[in-house]
Amino acid sequence: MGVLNVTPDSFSDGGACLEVEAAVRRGRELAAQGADVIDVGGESTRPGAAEVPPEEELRRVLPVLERLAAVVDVPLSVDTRRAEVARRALEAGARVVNDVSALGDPRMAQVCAAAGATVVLMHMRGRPADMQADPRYDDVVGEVAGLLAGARERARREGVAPGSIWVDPGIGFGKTLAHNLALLAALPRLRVETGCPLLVGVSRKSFLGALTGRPVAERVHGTAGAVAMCVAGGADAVRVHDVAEMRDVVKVCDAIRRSANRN
Ligand code: HH2
Repeated sequence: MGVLNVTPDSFSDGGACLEVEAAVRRGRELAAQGADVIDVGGESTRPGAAEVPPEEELRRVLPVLERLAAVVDVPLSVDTRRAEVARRALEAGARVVNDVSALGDPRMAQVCAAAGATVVLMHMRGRPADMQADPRYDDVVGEVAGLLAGARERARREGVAPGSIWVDPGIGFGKTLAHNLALLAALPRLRVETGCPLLVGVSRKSFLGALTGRPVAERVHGTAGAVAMCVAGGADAVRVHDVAEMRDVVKVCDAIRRSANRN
């Protein structure tokens, strides 16, 4: 999944694609680099980010989705927590809703079910504005798996097809470095306990900065290491900014993993 942020303030690529033309160009580039899905977002959810009014979020994402749907073959995803934004985005050509609040908006599941869309349910503790203020868990893996399984049940009850529900542990969303590492080391368990395909987003994130001492622009190798471990742990998809580079990492790691499963 390639990241296309149409925001002024995203933590690693904010401001790069604010004009529709630039965003469409970047989307085409991600498709050409081998993205299987392009995730278009109009609201930064980095730690400390303020909420964007829904009209502004729509103004950012709708023209980009409309234009991209006409020029790329890969499915488009909308990264939103709002059911109304998801509904309009699905009308504009998106086929996937990437919901970092795992159905925080009570109408979200209904909207996805009505459109026959795939939904990604991501775990977040708190809200972006305050989620990194001393997050605590007794058993981070068990609690994240439990919340995701609960959201999966709600999505099913509201009519989303079981095969159209993905889950994501939400690396960096209300988690310390130790929590992030524990979750990344427990992907096989998360997959079993939620019974859903797993998407993981590690790209350029601050836990990589904590481990390597590198700024955002120099985290591609750290990202590659984390992506490799995600694939080895059974992730079904990874959400990344550096699609060309990570596509190679995924291909190599996936081939080794499949070979191990055969022998
Ligand atoms: N991470 C970010 C945004 N959306 N969605 C899923 N499913 N999983 C993630 O890990 C995830 C996500 C944060 O990254 P980015 O979009 O680059 O930054 P920002 O939130 O500042 O726009």
